Amino acid sequence: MTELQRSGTASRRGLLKVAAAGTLAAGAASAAEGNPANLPPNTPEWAKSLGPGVIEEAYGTRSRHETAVRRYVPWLTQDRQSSVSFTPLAEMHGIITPSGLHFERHHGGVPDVVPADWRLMIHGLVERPLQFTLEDLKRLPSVSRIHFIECPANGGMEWRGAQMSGVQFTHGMLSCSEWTGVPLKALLAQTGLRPNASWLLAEGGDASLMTRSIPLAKALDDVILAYGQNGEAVRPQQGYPVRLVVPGWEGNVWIKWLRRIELGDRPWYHREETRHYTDLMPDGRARKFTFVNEVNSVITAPCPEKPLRGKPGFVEITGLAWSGVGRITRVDVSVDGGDSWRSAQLQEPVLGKALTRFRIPWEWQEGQRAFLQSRAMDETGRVQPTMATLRKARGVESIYHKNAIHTWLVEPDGTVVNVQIDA
Ligand SMILES: Nc1nc2c(c(=O)[nH]1)N[C@H]1C(S)=C(S)[C@@H](COP(=O)(O)O)O[C@H]1N2
Ligand SMILES: [Mo]
Repeated sequence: MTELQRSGTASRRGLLKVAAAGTLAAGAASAAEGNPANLPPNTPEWAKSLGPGVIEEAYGTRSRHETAVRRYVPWLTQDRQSSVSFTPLAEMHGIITPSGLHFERHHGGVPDVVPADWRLMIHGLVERPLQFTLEDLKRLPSVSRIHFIECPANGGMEWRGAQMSGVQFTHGMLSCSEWTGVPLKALLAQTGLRPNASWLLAEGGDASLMTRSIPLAKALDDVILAYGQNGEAVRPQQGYPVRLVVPGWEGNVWIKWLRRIELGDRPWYHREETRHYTDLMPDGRARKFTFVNEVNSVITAPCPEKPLRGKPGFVEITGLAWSGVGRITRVDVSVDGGDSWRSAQLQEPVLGKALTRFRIPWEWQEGQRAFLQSRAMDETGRVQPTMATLRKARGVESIYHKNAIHTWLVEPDGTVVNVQIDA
């Protein structure tokens, strides 16, 4: 079993070698792919003997046939300490990202925080500076909320043109989890606030000591100190034992491995809100504190990773929509590059500041060239802009907050390519 476990991260070739070496149950060789003896009405090989039963490992893993679905991208993720991995959006079902496929962005690697030694200090413009242990937090009333997190640099390479060859790379710094924890306002109720408190600084306990300034109004609205993610403890890569959840706001302010919150009367202008995470405009000025991830969407099938393989006929177009200011109210889909639109079905649940799945049927004609687009709207009436509209307002010097309508070109042979048609 341990051998099988290890091969879970190896290539398929490696797995087949394991099978040939006979470490699988008897019959595994004939259970291999492409064996007509396994097809109905025959009894397949895997049903002819007892399987291993309850697994020995204390923690479950996915099918060994699914290990190609992965977030680590070697050609993009060279430096493991200060780097990034991407959620394989084309392989996702529904709206929840499995924790093992949550995208990662670490500026100083993943610290091994010992939960018993974890403390959160809240100080500055408060009546009573306090420290909290993890146990203290868990005694308080908790909430569980489903929210997306998106790095504002998602798609940041595409301001000047289509670059990346798949939805994992154009949009994969986007994940959605059920987060469980304590509302920050409950802790601030304990510390009390001085009358002039209007901003707070959140600091992480990793080697980068990541710090961001957040307006107090947001903190008192819906910010959560999360210790739970999808029903279990927050993963080390997501900020174990406690991370900030800042619904709808750029991923960078969702401070991981949280250790300190300081109240103040103005922003701190730290590195991550001056040198980075500002939007450089065409006139050379930079917009700062542009926290919100505005209304956005992308088709996740068909897409470069999910081509049509020359098979004409029915295909369901599906994708994800999200808005940092509230619920998605409508997603339109075009197959002709925006000349005509049809409204897609929004799959329940449709939650505020969460991913929303949309789907719409399509008949792909033999040899048809198609330009697939999705255009989302949210409850505030905001509509996703075209790339041309966004460029007109923002120029091409930006990295962050690109929420333009995305185009996939379906070639006559069913191949799907990343293109921009309104440049
Ligand atoms: N302490 C700390 N918090 C952090 C970071 C970090 O490097 N250190 N990265 C930030 C960035 S840039 C993003 S986009 C999100 C990524 O969260 P994830 O790794 O859980 O996807 O965490 C943010 N919080
Ligand atoms: Mo980020």
